[in-house]
Amino acid sequence: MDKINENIPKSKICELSDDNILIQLKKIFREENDILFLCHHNADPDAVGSCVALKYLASQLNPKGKFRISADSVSKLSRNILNEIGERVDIELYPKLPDTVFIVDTASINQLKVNFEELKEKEVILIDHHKKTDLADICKYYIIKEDYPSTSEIIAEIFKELNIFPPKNVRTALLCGIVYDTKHLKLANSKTFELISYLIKDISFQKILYLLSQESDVSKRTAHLKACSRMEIREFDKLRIALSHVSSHEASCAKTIVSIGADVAFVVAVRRKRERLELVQDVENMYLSMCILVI
Ligand SMILES: [Mn+2]
Repeated sequence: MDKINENIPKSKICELSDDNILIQLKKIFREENDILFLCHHNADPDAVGSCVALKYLASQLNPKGKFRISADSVSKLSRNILNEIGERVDIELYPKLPDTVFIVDTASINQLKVNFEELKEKEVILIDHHKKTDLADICKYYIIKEDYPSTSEIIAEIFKELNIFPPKNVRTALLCGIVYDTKHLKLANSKTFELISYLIKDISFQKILYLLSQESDVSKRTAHLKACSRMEIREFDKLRIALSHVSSHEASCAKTIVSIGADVAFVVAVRRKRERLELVQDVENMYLSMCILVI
């Protein structure tokens, strides 16, 4: 690959408004025929949506290229979305790395099952919205926008800047990523809404919400109901503390109990060899989740 702009400081390269990064991205997609887009462990809708969109962008700019998305696992919600939009993520540990690797929505190397020594030899491009870590040091380029609620918004903005309007399935994937990472828009800012209105043409928002609500399986819903039916409520210093027990899904049960009004929920799951205690407390809409393992 041409090395122009190599000496631009990376801090500058990470500014999306800087045309150079867009020029570089276009150049990479046009010239590299083999690119791997890597998602973090248990890839969530933001990681998957971002990768699906980047892969589309690459294939638009280089129809002959070989582009694929890989993760060591994907979440259940992400699987629903992939089925809906007819896309795939290869599930694999330690994938074979081509010369160019994009790491997407991932802050730390610990979230990836890749050969780090091999990765360091490759041309790595990181696109993320988490706090910058030393993962950025091994990257040739990175776009890290810590103030963005989702990586999908960074990708949507790239499309906008490049004046390429993505097809419906790609926009659906990006919208799912945005809505998921903004916790159903609770963390959205004015730019989020601008990008949603750009992406949502001919897409029903209810459909996006539906795709993101298919997580609860029967056993989880049963556990929620049992946790609520067994709940004891104590008051302590004006805090409503709920105590309950289930045999599985204790973290999800604790979150559910907090969501229906408890200030603190302790849900214990008793298992064969260990006892897991989940404490979830709602602190100004922030969840603090703590688990204590007792062998
Ligand atoms: Mn994310």
